[in-house]
Amino acid sequence: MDKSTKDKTIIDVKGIKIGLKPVVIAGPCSVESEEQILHTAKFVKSCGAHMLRGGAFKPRTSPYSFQGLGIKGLEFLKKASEETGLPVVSEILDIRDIQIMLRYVDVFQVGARNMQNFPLLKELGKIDKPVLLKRGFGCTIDELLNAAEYILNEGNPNVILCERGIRTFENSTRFTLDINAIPVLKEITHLPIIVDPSHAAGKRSIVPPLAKAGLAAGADGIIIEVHPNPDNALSDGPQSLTFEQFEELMRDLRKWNLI
Ligand SMILES: [Mn+2]
Repeated sequence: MDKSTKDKTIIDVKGIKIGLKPVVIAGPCSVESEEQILHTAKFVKSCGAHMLRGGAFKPRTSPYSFQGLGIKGLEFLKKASEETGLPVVSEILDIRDIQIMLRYVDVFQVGARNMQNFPLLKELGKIDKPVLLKRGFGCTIDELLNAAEYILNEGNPNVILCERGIRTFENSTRFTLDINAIPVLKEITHLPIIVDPSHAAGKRSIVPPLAKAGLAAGADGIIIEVHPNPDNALSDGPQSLTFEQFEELMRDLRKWNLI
């Protein structure tokens, strides 16, 4: 066993071991209704997803865009989790929501825009649930690792890093997925790293190849946006996979031994 494998952090989320073998986290960008999240959770579970994603508090670029269902959304997520057995990942925006979210969420996601919100990171360092830390789209790998240290230093060892695309001069996709980050991080940190091809691509046709590339480069998992009716989604519809596309992706990932 080489050093990197031996020292790797394995994060147990209700029996799902992140860092041991690749995991698939899937679900809508936002929780929109009880029916929507339940329907999606059951579908992604049937395709072999390991965890459910869904936003209740949404950090939208425009203050006039849908801001999420809040606590109601967390309740729907919890219900979907209980019905399917899938652990839940959801984004935290505000320190004041930590206590309430502890009741509903299995993994706290910190979005790219909050990667350097150090007071939030420090508070998440004091809880006993894992944190999925997304790389800021204008941040270096070193800055990402320093942000992770803010959480680790407070006593929470369970940090999952997430590459979700960085801003470059290229504008044919929403962001540029930094595939380099995966092997680079594998060399310098023991923390698991997952890839978010949905937010990097911004366009659903680009998501499956990026998901495959991320896993082939050694990522410990992927987080994918899936929606029962992406054209009517309240957020990130253009990059959300249809059920059919997600099913096909999962089939391909298995065929190629990527999961
Ligand atoms: Mn989204």
